[in-house]
Amino acid sequence: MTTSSAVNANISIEQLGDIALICIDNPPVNASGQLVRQGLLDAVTQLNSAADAKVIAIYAAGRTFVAGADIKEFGKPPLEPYLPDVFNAIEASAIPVISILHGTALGGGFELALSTHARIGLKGLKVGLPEVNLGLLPGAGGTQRLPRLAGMGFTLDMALSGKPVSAEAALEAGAIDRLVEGDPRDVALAMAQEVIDGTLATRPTGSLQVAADETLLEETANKLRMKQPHLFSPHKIVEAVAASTLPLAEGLKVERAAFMDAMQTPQRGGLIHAFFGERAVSNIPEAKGDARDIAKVGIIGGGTMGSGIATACLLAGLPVRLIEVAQDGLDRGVATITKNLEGAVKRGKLTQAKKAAALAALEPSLAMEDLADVDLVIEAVFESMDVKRDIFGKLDTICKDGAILASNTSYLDINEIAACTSRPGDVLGLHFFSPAHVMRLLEIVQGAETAPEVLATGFAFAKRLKKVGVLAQVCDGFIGNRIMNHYAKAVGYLVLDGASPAEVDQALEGFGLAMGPHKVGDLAGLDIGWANRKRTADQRDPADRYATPHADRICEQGWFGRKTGSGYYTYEDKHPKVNPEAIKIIEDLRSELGITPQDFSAEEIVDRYLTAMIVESIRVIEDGTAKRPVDVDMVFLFGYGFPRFRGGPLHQADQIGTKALIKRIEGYAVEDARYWQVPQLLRDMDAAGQTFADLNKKA
Ligand code: T1G
Repeated sequence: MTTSSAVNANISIEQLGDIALICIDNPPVNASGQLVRQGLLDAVTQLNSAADAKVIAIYAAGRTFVAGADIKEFGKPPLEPYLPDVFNAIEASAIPVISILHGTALGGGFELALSTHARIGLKGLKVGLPEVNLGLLPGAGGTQRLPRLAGMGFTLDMALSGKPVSAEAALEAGAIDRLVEGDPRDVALAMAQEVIDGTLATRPTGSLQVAADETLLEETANKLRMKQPHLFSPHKIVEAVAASTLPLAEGLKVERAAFMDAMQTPQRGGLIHAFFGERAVSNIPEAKGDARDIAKVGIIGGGTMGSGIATACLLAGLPVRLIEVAQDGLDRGVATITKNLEGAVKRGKLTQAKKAAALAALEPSLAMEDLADVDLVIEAVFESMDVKRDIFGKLDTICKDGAILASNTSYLDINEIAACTSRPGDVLGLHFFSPAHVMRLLEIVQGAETAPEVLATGFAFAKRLKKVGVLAQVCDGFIGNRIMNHYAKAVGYLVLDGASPAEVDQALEGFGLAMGPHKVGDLAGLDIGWANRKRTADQRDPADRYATPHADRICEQGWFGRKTGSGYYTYEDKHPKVNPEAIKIIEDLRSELGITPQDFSAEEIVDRYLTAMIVESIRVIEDGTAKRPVDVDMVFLFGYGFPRFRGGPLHQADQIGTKALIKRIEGYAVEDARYWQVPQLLRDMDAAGQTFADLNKKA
């Protein structure tokens, strides 16, 4: 006899004789929100008190099993029942409970499965504990039950990397018991019957013991202290996993305490802001229009950027026609693309077969006429408006109607480029960040006449390449480079006024940057910035304090950084050493400029750097170049190495607060009132008691 009943909007029970099925249905990813938790608890309690089922099978509707706790609940007052209580009740069920996993069973979803008495994976399943990506740790038994099934090593790898593993790997490790094909409900019925027939063993995970591995725990803790000194939750993961040798109830207490500690950290706030921000930037009307189909891409320029962009397109399965003006340039481009793809194979991101397919989809050519049939052209030649005008004029006659013409320019005016064509509606900016096949940011620059479907195509193209597309309006440097050009002056002033390049680098690396700005400059080549400064010298306002005379003098010596063996640092061996000649240049300059050097603490260095970044970020919102604060935050997380756990400059601004920010800027303005100005928007927000998070909601 079959009966079915809804426990609540997300949970239903179907009783078929001795088998009870519990179905979870909470689109889009079956996140374990309050209703899911309450429904699961009520269903298991109800079935145990009825005691007429011999087995319970939990499965989920839709595209995936539970993908974790409902992240939208974080930061709000917690709602009972809490996940650990639900899972403990499932594990304590007198009736065997099995779970059927499909899609991505992650975080609390995988922990739900671990609390059942057997786990069956469906083909294509991935399981994971990604809480570390949110500044957290598995907080509902993952660090206690997974070691009992798969050992401490497998658990630490999964929880510290935050990366999902394949069903096959999970099966091999003992984290799941079976791997089958089929529909979740059909498999639930079949596996439940196997429990009744005795061909599928079930046991409460908590009844299993963990083999302690002190050496592994110590090695892991030491590695974390070296590699991730800033992050809080990885250390807590090791602490919790170490407690899995205790009786389950005690270990769960250790895990819960660690989880609650992690929940309170600003890092959790920053990382969750990053999680939702990455999705919010394309959740705008401009990205929702009818996109044109992009089946083939033409790229003009086989230099670093052009070959990087070509690599990104090929990795996304898009055929590419690469255009260069001379054979040697074309050969260099193809060689760079080949090297990029080989790198992806080495990193395990690409199979040899896929590399071969990608190269087969690359068509190098010296003739722009070969772009007649492509759907999108991306121009990636050097930053000269004359050259771009010439190229876009030719593209206008060569390319088919409806083809989209994009420039990868990093600051030139898209409107001026569009004006060289008879189809300004088909023109936009697609600003990639080097290395273009690795960096995820893509600034999508809207020209005054860019058609809505062309903009929507830009966002669809970004998604296809797994990039984070951010809408930008036309201005010098769009969002990221414009802000960077501003705060780079604060770095220059710090060095002129007394901080050494190494002190600035160390302070900012202590804040969480992977590499300080002087090391970055040495790596990229100091001559690039130098050429830019010379190019724009006539645009500089003489009333503004010049921030980089020292950088110019270093370049005048021919010291461009790593590529010349010295810059701010010397590079005799792989460990950079401070370049005493650079220090001497800085000291001589200070005397020439009559500057008495002052000491800057690491905190002061970070404050000035971050405040300068915040000021220009606010101005970029104020004049509409960027749509919302979250867009600016994502630009810096995905294009400029801003530490993800800090959430971005304007998420940081909310941690500092408008009043403190105004006071800080006004304090700096005493030294330089032209450079340090309080944006009107900041004053208005302060008067209205608004935060940048509020502005994100409003836009
Ligand atoms: N909670 C709330 N909403 C979520 C969510 C979640 N866990 N996961 C996804 N969404 C939303 C997402 O914001 C988007 O919404 C929509 O679902 C589709 O997502 C106790 C404490 C599952 C691999 O970290 O990795 O469990 O923008 O665009 O590319 O130990 O979502 O449409 O309005 O990303 O196909 C642990 C996070 C939580 C998984 C699907 N779980 N999610 O990727 O779709 S902490 C996670 C993902 C936890 C326990 C702890 C991905 C995905 P909107 P999407 P997708």
